[in-house]
Amino acid sequence: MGGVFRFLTAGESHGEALTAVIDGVPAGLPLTEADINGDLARRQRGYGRGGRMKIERDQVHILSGVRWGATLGSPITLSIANRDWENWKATMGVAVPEAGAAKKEVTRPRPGHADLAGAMKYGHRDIRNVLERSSARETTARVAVAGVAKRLLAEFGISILSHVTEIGGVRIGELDISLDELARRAEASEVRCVDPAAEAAIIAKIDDAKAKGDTLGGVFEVVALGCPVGLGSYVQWDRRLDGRLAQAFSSIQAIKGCEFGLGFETARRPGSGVHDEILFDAAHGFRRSTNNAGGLEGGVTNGQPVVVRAAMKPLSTLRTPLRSVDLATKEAVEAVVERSDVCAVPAAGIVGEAMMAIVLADAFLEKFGGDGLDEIRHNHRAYLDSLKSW
Ligand code: EPS
Repeated sequence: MGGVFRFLTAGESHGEALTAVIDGVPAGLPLTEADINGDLARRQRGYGRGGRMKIERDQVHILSGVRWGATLGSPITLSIANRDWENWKATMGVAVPEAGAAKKEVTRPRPGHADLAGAMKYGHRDIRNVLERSSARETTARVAVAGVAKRLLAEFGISILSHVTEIGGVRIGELDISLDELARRAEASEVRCVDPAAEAAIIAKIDDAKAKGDTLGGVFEVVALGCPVGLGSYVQWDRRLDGRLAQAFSSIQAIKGCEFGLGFETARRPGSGVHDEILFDAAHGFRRSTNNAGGLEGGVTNGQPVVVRAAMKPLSTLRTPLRSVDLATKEAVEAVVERSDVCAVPAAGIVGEAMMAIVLADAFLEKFGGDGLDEIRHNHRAYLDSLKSW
């Protein structure tokens, strides 16, 4: 993904490890494994998470591209070991196992997961060959990659926060709080919800879903602060930053919708109730009366916070399974029950932060690119100085 900041992830949910290789990180960026481990821990939290999160203690191991605490400009390889691998060595081993090894074959596809379409696409009669990679476990690697992207963005005053705005139909109320307070409350909440009344109702909803063997989805919001005017471009369809963010957010497992700023509500209001009027004063220069655009106009950042929300479907593994058909016998059966979460919306918000960081790092390097951090600092400063004349 991306033109400058490029990466690939690899690894199966119960394989030995999740890995990623990043290309395009400039030399001279201070980077340690601790810079990445904080978000890996945040991704594991959330009321409603399943048993796997009691097994894993996700931590990254940097295998290349960093020397004495700073990047070299060469590809950075990241690895997060799966502690659960100990229990899956035979089932997920590279070599053909001895006779009698537990294959843990899956032939009853879950509605809503990649199971059936993936099995047909790749010719897998054992759906385990699909679900091991389609699993949300893969997001562990993306969060690790984003730890590097966030470290780069932090050098230029760009930070990212997330919070949950809705789970199971329970929405937060209108709150007039600062973004700092919003971030503080999100970190302190088991469901990353900044509205205490909604948080209690959400937790009750999750308990109810769990008791019924059901699952819940919801909506999370990601906000990027400190972006300069001018990231992205209007000159070509695939350079518009909202389009790139939409692809990134929609590619997160279980996401079915994505919106910017006021989002779908803009479709219901007249222009006079949507567009952010332009103001100017000597002290602040150009500024806006509102931020309904979510920091993006014409596919270009306009200097306001970049605001993206995404809708996550309820997880596809139900303990009260839905109807399915056995691939081997074609009999009507109940879908397989794999270990799973009841609700992972808070965790998905951390993955949303990751995708925001990755896209913004790519757009940032596209505009201020250089091989070394000092060169980028020079380019960035020259541009900010040029804006002072506006
Ligand atoms: C997840 C790891 C998975 C699931 C979950 C999230 O681990 P396991 O399959 O061993 O339980 O718990 O993934 C899903 C629910 C899914 O449907 O993909 C993780 O690390 O976030």
